[in-house]
Amino acid sequence: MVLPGASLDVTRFTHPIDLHAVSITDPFWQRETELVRREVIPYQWDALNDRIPGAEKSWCMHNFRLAGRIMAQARQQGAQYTPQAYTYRGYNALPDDPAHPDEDKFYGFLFQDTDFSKWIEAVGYSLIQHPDEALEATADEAIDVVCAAQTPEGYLDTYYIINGMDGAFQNLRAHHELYCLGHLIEGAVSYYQATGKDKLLRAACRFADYVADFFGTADGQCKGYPGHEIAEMALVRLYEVTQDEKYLRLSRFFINERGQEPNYFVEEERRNAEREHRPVQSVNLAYHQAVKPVREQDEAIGHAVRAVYLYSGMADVARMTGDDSLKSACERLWRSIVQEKLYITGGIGATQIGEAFSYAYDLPNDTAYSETCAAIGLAFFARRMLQMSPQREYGDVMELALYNTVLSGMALDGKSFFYVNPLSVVPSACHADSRLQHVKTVRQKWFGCACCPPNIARIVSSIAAYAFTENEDTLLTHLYLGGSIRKTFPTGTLTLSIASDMPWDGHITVTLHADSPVSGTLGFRLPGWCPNPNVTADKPVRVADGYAYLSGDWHDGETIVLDFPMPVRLNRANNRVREDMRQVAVTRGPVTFCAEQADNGENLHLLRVNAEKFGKDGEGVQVLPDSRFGHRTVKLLVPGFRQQEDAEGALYAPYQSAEESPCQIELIPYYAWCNRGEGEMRVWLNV
Ligand code: FUB
Ligand code: ZN
Repeated sequence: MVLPGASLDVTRFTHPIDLHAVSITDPFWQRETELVRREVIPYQWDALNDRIPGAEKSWCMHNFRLAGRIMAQARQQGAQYTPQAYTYRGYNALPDDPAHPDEDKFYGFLFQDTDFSKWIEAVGYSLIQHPDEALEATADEAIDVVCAAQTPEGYLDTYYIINGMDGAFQNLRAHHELYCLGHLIEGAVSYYQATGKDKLLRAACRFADYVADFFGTADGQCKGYPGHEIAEMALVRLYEVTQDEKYLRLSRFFINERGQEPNYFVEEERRNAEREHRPVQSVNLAYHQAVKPVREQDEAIGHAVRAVYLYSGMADVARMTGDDSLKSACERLWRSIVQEKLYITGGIGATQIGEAFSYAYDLPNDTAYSETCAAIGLAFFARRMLQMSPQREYGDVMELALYNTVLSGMALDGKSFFYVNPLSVVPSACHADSRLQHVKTVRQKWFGCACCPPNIARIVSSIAAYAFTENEDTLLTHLYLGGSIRKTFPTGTLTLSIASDMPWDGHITVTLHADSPVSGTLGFRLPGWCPNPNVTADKPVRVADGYAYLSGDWHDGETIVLDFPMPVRLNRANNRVREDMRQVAVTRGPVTFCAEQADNGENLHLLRVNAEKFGKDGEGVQVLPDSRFGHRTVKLLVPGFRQQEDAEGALYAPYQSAEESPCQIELIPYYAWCNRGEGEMRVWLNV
């Protein structure tokens, strides 16, 4: 639905490749996707059903079952049925006696339904790569339970179905109905695309239809928008699957309304305060990205996950409608993130207060929030920007987030998770200092607010949709997963066999297979971390915006060889980042490295990198294969010094240069940290 007068040429935009056309076989991503399939998905299902001893309970399926019973009762009683009047039960309602929960009460966070939606989304992607009858049967049963909870009108959020439907859509700012809608859509689309079964998709459409009737520009319709974004991008996905323009219009409505005056959230708070006979509270509009209309925004602010979910939705709507003003806003917000607010691990959200972006260049390492979901959302945003403009930087940042903070969110055995991903940890400090209480020193089995683990499951199991996007005559490779990719061009089908050992080696061979010559364009990202990329092929190479393009007739057996040397790089931060002053971080290719206590002993702050010996391209660093983590990784031995620890006693003394002894500092990939017990960790090292 291109808008009249739209200035963007939407015909050149790309969409993610159909996951059915991809098979991932490289050791790195196959291991990750298998981990999600074998460990995370079954574990998640147990978590949704509160069957994990010692872990915080989800209550997700409990709530769906209860809502289903309420719906059955309503059907049975017909006109006699008296619905429950809305009672607020808290943001996170827990049983008074955890051993004896009340079967008839809603428990957990008010957005607990999304635990199911994210699970079913990951299940869908996983089934595409790995059909599994038993898992599909479990999923179908779960879908039956979820659909039984839907009201006859189509509403589907158990928090209000159980606690009183008359409260629905009265607190868009703090409650999460539209967030639940968004995740439900994402899950339903994934499961439909995987299995062809549309029961959940129909339920999601009915909920979306209900919302589309309730919200809109017509007289009498609600002018509100989501307090926690995601519906914006999900509705665009629903539009793409159903081709029903109503969903795209609704997404655009939510985006256009955000931040308009009079501010909906301010008005809503006034109404709620009046109804509840309490004083009006001030509303933090920045937290919700609602300070001003989105097209006027130029700084990434507020809750980081919400922000990047919004920007992803804006990019989707810009792409679908050709809206240049929305795309320009996305570009400005992107610049704000990557120039001023991005950790070298691909994490975003520097402050725990509001799980939010801090001010420009405020990137503390030990108190960092850097929520796993926020890095995932950044990858969502980056992929959507790539769909409109294949520019290297979007791919670089997406890759950085994926290989570092997204993966660091999950233990290497897939059994425990980080919500917060700091860049410097001293366990004794975390235990003693309440300013660090959000930082966990070991991964947790599960979280009551379990947003991150299922989010990892859904992005890892759909990783190919981030690696490859296409339009009619072009296939773009943004990430170098190894495996096979089938692309249908107007003149035939081409299969790319990609041999890749990324992220450890930048030598990639693409072999093409076709029954007869196929004409089309292949584009490959030339990573920003590689100083001298090389492409060898029998066709001319055109480079634009950091992508190498090769066009023409492709013949069976033709090869393209991509060489991306990956020197070890010593990085400094812009010196406006006070926390990184006189420190360096080491990267190699897309991977950021860190020092751990397990390899370097305690007191990592007493280490210093010897920058001279390090060499311009890391000539002084040993790059060694490492098999200690159950899969092949790389470790680095970096020349450095260790300072003696001072004796206890005098706190201050006249300055004199410290006594140091030379040492090798051992570094491992950041994503692999904290898999050998609790210990110190540091990304930025003194120099
Ligand atoms: O509010 C839902 C999710 O919980 C957010 O995305 C996370 O940041 C966590 O607060
Ligand atoms: Zn999260």
